Amino acid sequence: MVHAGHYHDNFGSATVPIYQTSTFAFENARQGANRFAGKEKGYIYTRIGNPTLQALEENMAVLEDGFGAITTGSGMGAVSVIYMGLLQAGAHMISTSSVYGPSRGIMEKHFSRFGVEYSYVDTSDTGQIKKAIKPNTRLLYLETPANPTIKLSDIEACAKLAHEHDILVVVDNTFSSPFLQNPLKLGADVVFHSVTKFVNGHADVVGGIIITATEALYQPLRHVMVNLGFNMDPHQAYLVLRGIKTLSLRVEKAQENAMTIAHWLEQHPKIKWVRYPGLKSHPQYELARKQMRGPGAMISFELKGGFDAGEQMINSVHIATLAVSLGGVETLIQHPASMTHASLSSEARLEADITDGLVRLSVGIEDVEDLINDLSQALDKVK
Ligand code: LCS
Repeated sequence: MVHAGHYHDNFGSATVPIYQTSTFAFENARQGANRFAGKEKGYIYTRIGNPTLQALEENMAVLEDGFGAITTGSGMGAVSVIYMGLLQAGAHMISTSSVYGPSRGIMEKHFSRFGVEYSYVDTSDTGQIKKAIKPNTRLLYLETPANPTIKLSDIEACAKLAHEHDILVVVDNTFSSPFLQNPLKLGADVVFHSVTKFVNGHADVVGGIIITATEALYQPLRHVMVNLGFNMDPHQAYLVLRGIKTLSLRVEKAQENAMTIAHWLEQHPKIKWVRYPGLKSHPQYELARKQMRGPGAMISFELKGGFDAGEQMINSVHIATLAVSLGGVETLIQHPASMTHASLSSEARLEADITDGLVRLSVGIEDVEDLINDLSQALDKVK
């Protein structure tokens, strides 16, 4: 993590400098023409490329074991570049039904206007994927673990099935980070992250990154990012690079806390069920052990009292912050049905198992006793 794709600086700077510039001077007209023609290496314009962005791209390409990486201004920018670069009118995509709300929303509201077709199925069941495959299916889009159901999709089995039908596999790896899961190693073609979350980890940046297995996939996606203007800013990249240096420490500590909290929640009399891949009660506990190096720090749970109980609880926390987003050093709690997944219809939410009483917890690196005391007093307030 600390040295992956290590940037070399001519002045020996220990950190990657922020090249906060929109453009780069050419020595003469010939050099400018050669750079545009691709005959000479070097920077032209920050939307096309920038040393700080490149340092982050090289770092993440190593961490995800890919050919190359493409930074974007947000995680949704990465989703848009992927849809735009890998689908066309008449093409069909199969995706995880409980995918992050806007990833589904932009497909249903916008890409459909350009003639892209889609099916949302429970991708944790490869049988459902098999049934949804059509002659025009081009893309299988997996979010695993999925937001907020914490359901897993078997990346290796899905990639095998998809490749038999010439379908590309994309994995949203936001919930695991490259520290816990490497989809390209399991057969996926493209992996991406909302780096807003664990990769940066400090709740101070919105950003995205796409890593491709091959150059043949890298070039068209880079072309879309550059020309449709989905680029990241160098200052964002600097902060993300700083965050990555402590990725392993942060995720290890948050995961240790999450395991303790998940066990505690599971025995609490006001909790109906808890979904966490580190619990033996998770329906895909064995799959988590197979494809992830650890269960991560995201927990979902349902209160016996349903929506009202959930609302009372999240209104009563003091240490955990009531906020959307996830993967930062501080614990966040939110209500998916009215917040992150509000853009889905209520039928689509229920079909995706996002019940009205589901609460999502992104566990941070605070003292675990403080967190449990906080959750405990909040649950005491639930009638
Ligand atoms: N993919 C996943 C799995 C996400 O959770 C999010 C954002 C995105 C993509 C989009 O990334 P962004 O553009 O926000 O960087 N998830 C959020 C969430 O659960 N709460 O707030 C944002």
